[in-house]
Amino acid sequence: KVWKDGLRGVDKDIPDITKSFVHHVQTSLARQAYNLDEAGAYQAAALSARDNLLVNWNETQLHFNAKPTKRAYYLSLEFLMGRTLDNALLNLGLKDKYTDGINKLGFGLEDLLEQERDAALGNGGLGRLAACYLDSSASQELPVWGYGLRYQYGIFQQLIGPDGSQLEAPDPWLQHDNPWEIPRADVTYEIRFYGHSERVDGMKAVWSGGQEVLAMAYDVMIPGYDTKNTNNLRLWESKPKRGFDLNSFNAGDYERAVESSNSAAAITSVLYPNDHTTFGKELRLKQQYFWTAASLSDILRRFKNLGKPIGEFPEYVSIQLNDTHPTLAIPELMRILVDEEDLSWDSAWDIVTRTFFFTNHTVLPEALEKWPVTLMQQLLPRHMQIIFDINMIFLQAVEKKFPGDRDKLARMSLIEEGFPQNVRMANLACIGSRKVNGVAELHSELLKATIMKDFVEFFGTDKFFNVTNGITPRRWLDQCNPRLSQLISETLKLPKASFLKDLSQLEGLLKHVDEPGLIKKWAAVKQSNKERLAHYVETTTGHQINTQAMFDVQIKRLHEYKRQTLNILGVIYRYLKIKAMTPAERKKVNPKVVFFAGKAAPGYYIAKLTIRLIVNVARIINVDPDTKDLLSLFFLPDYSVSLAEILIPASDISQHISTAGTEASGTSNMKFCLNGGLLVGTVDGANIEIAEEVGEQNVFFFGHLTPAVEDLRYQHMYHPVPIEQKCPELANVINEVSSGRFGDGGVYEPLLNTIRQNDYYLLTEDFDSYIKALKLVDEAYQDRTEWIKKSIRTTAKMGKFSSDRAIQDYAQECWNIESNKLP
Ligand code: DL6
Repeated sequence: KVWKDGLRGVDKDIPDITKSFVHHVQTSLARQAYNLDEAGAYQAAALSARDNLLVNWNETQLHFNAKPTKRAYYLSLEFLMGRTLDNALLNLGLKDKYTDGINKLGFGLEDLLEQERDAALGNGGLGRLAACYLDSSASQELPVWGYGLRYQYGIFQQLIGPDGSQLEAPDPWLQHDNPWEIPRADVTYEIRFYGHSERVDGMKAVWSGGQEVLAMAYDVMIPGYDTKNTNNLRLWESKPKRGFDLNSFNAGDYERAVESSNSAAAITSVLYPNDHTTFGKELRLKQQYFWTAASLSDILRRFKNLGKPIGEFPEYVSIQLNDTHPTLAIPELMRILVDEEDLSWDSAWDIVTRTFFFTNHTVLPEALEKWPVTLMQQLLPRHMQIIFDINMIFLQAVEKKFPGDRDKLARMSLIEEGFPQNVRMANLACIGSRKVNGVAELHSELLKATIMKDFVEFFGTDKFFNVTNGITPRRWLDQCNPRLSQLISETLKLPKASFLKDLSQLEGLLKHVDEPGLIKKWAAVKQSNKERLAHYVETTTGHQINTQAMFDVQIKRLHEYKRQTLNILGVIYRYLKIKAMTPAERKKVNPKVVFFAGKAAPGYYIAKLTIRLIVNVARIINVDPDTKDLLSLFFLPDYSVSLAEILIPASDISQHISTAGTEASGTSNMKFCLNGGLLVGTVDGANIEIAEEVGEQNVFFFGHLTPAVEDLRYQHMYHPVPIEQKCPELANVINEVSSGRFGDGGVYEPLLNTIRQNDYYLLTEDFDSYIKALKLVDEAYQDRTEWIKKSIRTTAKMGKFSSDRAIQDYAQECWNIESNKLP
């Protein structure tokens, strides 16, 4: 691109934005505006937007420091932020001005936005939820800071190999300068590992020796929407305490000289790409301690600046533990209070249990974090002592309340006996926290009935509650679907800011549902979003898409419990059906395009096979002349927040089809509905609450209910019925795959065997009702006007699922903090 007018030509009355843009081109980037490429232009635009954020960020910190204020801290190992520039401009209210300013300079803002690389410091739902919560906290002027890790490499890049398999490549997202972070070389803490711990006086000990590394802070500004309040996300980077070992260097042993500095830097090098499984890797435990210790030191330093006695800590600090990953913060705070602040054990425990709050995000047994006692003893000897002490005192109390119940003691113990012995992090998080919550009604109930059952009996029900997840309407409506946001604003005769800050106002749409004008415009918005997605697919894969077809989307991490396999087998079933039809029959078929996207953990063999099957089925059916106009299929590689922002507004129907009782909440279900997409789903997680809001007539439910799942699994185990008998249609589909119709059949046997044998996720139980639900979807789609009405009604009833509501639930139920608006 050439900057047509040249610098001099527009210098006289250049608006502020172009001025600051040019300033950054020349001074920050040391480049010429005349031959700037889009990557450089993005950097300049980002730096210019950042200037605005910095002013607000500084003022916010001053404002909150001016008088003692209670703050909440959100500790999360994952923050899946996505791109920032668009969101920053939107929240600052500068998007229109920047669009004009950037245009004057000969660029298009949309093109520059595309230059930004996603900050993908998370795996999926849990990390994206954390990002939504930061947006909502800032937007509601709440004093909430996030604490996380500054991984050098985010979630891996997903590529698809020639045989259709997932391949992984690193995500060096910091390769180019990151304009959104501020390095704080002055904010560092020393973090110790290994060494030994010696008891000095009763419960007190001295921990010394071992290895020390530095944690250095990087601050990421989190702008609130329509407010100057700008919060902070502090990410820690590990650094060697000393540059390198000079003795080894002088002796010519260069490898040894840099060994320890390399191992220090490695701590924050990479995000672990597994969700819902734990591996017990030492580096992961190091990450967890490094991050919680640095964060607590920082929080304590800020608290001490208030000049208040340490006993008042919980009056000024609440800490939310996002899953069990930050649980080491509990023994760490005990260590600080007992060993360094000289508090008695009981006073310290009282402070700890009034400070922490714990959110559980899954009841899947394989996701419950456990750490071998031996590893913990070696890496964190003092913390292991503290955990043993907490356990001893806790079990004495349990024994007192339930005398002689040895099984209960064994279940509630922080230590799982066996070879090896393990520390159970969920038990520790529960007993060290003031409150424990699940993330949707059903999930919170299941939590109380399963993994937390004994703890409910011990502590009482008041400690356990529910906060249904939420999503930020700024990113997941206005930013990703500006046309819909505009249409809503025109229909409700309200400025966007009004419903983007109070999503319940969408309910006003219900009055207009039957207006032909709105129906037409609503359909046109959906159509343009479908075309945007089709354009993306065409430019990335070369395939053309029929945008008149129904768009059916399933985008999420690949996991057996999420049942992408059910979906692809359903696609094959549909394909075979169409294939067997006469031309006349085919004329009645509702054309459909099916989209999948999502990453599988690199070591998750079955999930990776599912991807391979999807890709290879697509390769066959997308070129079959009999069916290709009626059914096509795409696996879009490298799923990301930015890709979700294109897919979600374009969906007519989306799939949330986990085995009942396995998906804690789901949040993409909320995003699709907010954008007027309908759901086909199981009675699981937040699907249930969505249906309660929008009405069951607007959701396509199928499948067995949670209470049936355990019995069915038992029957599968002890009274198996051959699949041909139980579900002949599914058996036929499986045989087609097995026979090699979609490539080498043998490859998929391990995947197919998970269904043939045992069928833990109950595909054979739910397949028939799934197919029926999809048939109902097809029928409903025939009447496009009725469909659009369903779509409007769905959007209208999504107020509950704003993350503003969720964050208020936490603020009131747990943190006891108040909004404080910057003047
Ligand atoms: O709460 C956010 C998100 C839920 O919406 C999903 O249903 C749930 O599967 C996910 N859980 C995890 C578990 N990770 N760990 N540990 O990501 O949380």
